[in-house]
Amino acid sequence: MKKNILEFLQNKQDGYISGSYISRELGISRAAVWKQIRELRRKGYQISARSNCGYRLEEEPDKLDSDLLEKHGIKYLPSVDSTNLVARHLAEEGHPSYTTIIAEEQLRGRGRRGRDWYSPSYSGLWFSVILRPEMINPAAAAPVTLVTAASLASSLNKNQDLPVKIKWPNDLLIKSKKFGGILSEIKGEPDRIEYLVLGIGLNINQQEENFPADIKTRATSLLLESGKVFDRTSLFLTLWKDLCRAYEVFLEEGFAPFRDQLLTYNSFLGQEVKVTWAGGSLEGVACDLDRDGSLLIMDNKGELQKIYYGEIS
Ligand code: BT5
Repeated sequence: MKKNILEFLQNKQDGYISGSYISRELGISRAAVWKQIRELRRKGYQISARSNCGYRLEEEPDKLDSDLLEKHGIKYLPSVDSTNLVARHLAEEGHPSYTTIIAEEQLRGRGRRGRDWYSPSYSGLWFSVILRPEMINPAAAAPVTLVTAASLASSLNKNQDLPVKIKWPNDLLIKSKKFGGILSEIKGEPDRIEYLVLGIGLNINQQEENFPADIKTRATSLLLESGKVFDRTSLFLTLWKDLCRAYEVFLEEGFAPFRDQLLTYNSFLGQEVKVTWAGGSLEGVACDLDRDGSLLIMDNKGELQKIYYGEIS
């Protein structure tokens, strides 16, 4: 039914079409028409309404170019619970390294520790990449999150001229506001990784009013920070190619090249921080990044502590 209403609107973009006409033609109530219009608006269609005239389609949503993505071997899905969940299923089925899933919207996008990741349609990039670093043990794979953050920050700084900073280990910020996050999930045994799923969420073309109240003051998008609307498909392809290249470099050369990038784009060194992890927390000054990517904190007793994973506040 939604498609039919959309077709009516698309066929009459030069003028208004009345609700009663649509309801008569489709044999549904005026209330049902209104409900479908509301649903189309939620999906990003801009539809104006004028009394005594009806509805007019002003603008179609800015969809990802699924044909172009599929030409690059990317699996495109209009709507999913979470791209990480889809990627994990595909990894279980044996799909190879670099298999990538991107979704126009996520209904249950996830952050770390079971938190939600807000992922509405037509405005962000929500994707997951399967990696199979078989030669590496799970402990040595921890820096993959940092490699990802470094690659994204470097690409956005260099190619888009955006002042992106990294908050160790998985947040991407512009002017202290978060526009991106990384969720890596590993399946393996103590000495071997079966697969790793790298989930990346980036706010691209959201306006301020698109963010829910609980994150509005802390979140931002590339549009809000640059005043520019981005072509999400081509931005994704650039970031994805850079990310795949960075991962190859990591496999060949290890973490060292990325440590330099993290030092260049860090938003935390030299600052008083509190680091929290499952089961503990520590306060002190963030001094440096160790050679394996772990964070070195000078605690309040003047002792240097090494933190492998956690959250900075
Ligand atoms: C993260 O978690 O930052 C990891 C986010 C990873 C999302 C991607 S999207 C593709 C893939 N599929 C998934 O299901 N997930 C991955 P964390 O550090 O725990 O941050 C989560 C917190 O960020 C939330 O509790 C909110 O406070 C905030 N937040 C939620 N949605 C946001 C958004 N769109 N932009 C900025 N902040 C957000």
